[in-house]
Amino acid sequence: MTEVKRRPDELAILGGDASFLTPLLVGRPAPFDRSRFFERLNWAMDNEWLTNGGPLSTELETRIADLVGARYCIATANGTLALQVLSRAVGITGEVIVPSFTFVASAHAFQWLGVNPVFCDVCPGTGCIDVAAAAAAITDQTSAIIGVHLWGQLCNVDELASLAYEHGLHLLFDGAHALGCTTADGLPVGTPWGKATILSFHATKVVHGFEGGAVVTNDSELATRLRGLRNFGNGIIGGHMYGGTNAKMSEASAAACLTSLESFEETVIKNQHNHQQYLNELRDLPGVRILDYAADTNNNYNYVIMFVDEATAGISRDLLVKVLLAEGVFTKTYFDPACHQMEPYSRRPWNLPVTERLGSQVVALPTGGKVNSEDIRRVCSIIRLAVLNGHKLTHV
Ligand code: T4K
Repeated sequence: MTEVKRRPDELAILGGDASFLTPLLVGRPAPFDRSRFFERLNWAMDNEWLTNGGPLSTELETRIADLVGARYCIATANGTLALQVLSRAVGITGEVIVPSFTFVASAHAFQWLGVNPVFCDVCPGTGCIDVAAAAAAITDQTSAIIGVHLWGQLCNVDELASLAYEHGLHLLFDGAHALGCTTADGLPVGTPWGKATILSFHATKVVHGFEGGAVVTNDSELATRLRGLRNFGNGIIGGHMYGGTNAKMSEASAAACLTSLESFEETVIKNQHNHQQYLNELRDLPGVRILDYAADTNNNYNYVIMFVDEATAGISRDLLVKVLLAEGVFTKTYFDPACHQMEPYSRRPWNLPVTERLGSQVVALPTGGKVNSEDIRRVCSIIRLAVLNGHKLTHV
């Protein structure tokens, strides 16, 4: 690893040494106590109950419900299946309104079930669903609105709830990023503004079970249907059989999630510290903005999001990503392309100017338990050098 770079000719893209010989990646799994994890795995093996609502996934459900302030938690194999089982359990048909500026699973989950995502635009400051745009997207085919708590920022829950109520629509939330997050009023992500919220415990999330997900709700009847539908439709009220699927969480995933949950607070503190360092180091750089989460909310700081305004920064987002890559810094452009720009949705015309502008500017930067302050100092020095010398890089 080289020292912090101070001159443009030291940039790897101009022939200097790469800053990171071991690549620095976005989305590294949050570290947890491995011996505790293996203990739990061994316990599950000895217990000879490996899936189908075993004791570890049941314990996880209780802990997650407590953490997010919901009565019921139904653990699933991943967040995408959580959305699909929820869609079936609620009886979503026709069209759902989804903000386009999200991970494509928020849309694909429905499309896979034959429900058409209709994309709406987002708010410029947060990237979360714009309620007026959602209202304008309602048609006589609309069955539900999907609010996405982007990067852990709880979207306009009260306004969405009023809109859904006015139009007799279901309201569901995609809280894949939002474990442990709250509104400015301190309300946690599982608060029942709508029917239910999904969570993800994918390897890249703040709490992970390698893969994993959940639906949280306060509706006991919905919880019963969800439990049945994730298990082939077995065991739903009165023993009736429904057309379900296999969305069950295994005990191995639950063992990892439970162990990861024990490090949750530590992970958030570390993430917040990293986030603050990025903010401090890049605060005065023209054309570059690190997304700052509202001070009166809780965020898990799992994502450090930077926007690059080419007109002011003098360098495009894509060129900056290239500069970082040459240094061994693997960023992600969450979420560009936006959903409406991907197949199969891009075949129809859309008018989503805010989504497209944010998409062209966005970069997610490396954070997490193993990214230390020296790493961040180096990453920021690369960004600073690239922005201040953008004109020397345009030919690369
Ligand atoms: N709704 C929203 C809003 C979501 O963001 C997601 C998932 C979902 C729903 C669906 O939930 P799940 O069905 O996934 O539970 C990644 C994740 O795969 C995805 O879970 C996540 N959102 C999305 C935001 O990010 P990709 O396509 O970027 O994955 P990939 O393979 O490029 O990995 C991301 C980064 O993490 C890379 O830098 C590599 C690194 N990584 C990844 C894994 C799996 C590691 O360092 N170690 C690992 O084990 O989607």
